[in-house]
Amino acid sequence: MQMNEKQLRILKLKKEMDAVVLAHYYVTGDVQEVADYVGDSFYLSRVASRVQAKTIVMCGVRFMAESAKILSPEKNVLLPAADADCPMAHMVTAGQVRRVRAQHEDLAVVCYVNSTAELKGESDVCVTSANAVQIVRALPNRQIYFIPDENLGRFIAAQVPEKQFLFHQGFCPTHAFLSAEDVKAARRAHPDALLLVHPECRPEVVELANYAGSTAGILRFARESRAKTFLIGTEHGVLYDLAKENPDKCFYPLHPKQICPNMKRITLEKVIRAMESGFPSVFLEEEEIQRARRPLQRMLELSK
Ligand code: CIZ
Ligand code: SF4
Repeated sequence: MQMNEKQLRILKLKKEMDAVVLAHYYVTGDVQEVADYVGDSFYLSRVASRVQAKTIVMCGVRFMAESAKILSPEKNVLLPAADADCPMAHMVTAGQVRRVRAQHEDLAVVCYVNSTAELKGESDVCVTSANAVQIVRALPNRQIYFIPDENLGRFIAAQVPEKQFLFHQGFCPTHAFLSAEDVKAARRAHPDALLLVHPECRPEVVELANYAGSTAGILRFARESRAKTFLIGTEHGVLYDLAKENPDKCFYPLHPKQICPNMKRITLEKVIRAMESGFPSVFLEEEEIQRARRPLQRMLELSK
């Protein structure tokens, strides 16, 4: 692959400063191309817990960079755009979680990793869409308080009927605006296409899908399917990976606006600036790291 000047500069900086670049599927293709590891948030947190380099450059949103810092506190973690934050991560407060906990016995607080370090610190275990069902099933508690994403929570709950769920009303603006009407319109335009969606979409959209699952799951389904045409109900960046892995298949976004503006704040220029200046880097108080590490590590252990 032919790299441009900015990309070559990043490759050079990686060597000079013993850095690895981790990129989420939702960042633009040119940034994914300079990454040592590209994946969903579960994969990236596992990589961050194991990787050897001195510096991690997290091309994603703040909670991903925080998770990397929590799992590898001795490393310098750079987040190239300080304002790349996930709105869902702030949609529940520590006080709300404590109140619910105080009102229920035998309750596990299960926290989607799309959350602040503070919220993780209030939780019993973290999950992502790639491992939530397996982890919730393995918990000894009968009652589950799932934060912050209601849509993902309901998707998990349907697969673990033996547990009682409480939900919180968090949502992802990039996925939750997609509607059944959008599905109907897209299917009219592409009648042979299979619909693959992320469970952050509303239940009415998930119900109409041929497959609903994590980003890694969507990529696996597309790879293994014999179908040739797909409608994709998740962030636009995933279409780059789908097309790259499956040059013989066609992928269409369910809606042209399924774009996460925060992920798109990560640009090659900002990656270079962060690597050259060492700023912005993630800082968390030692106590916050300690509190949030337990649920994150429990996630890694329970999803082995
Ligand atoms: O929407 C997101 O931020 C997702 C799906 C993250 C991830 O990779 O789990
Ligand atoms: Fe947050 Fe949604 Fe963007 Fe993911 S796609 S980072 S959940 S706003």
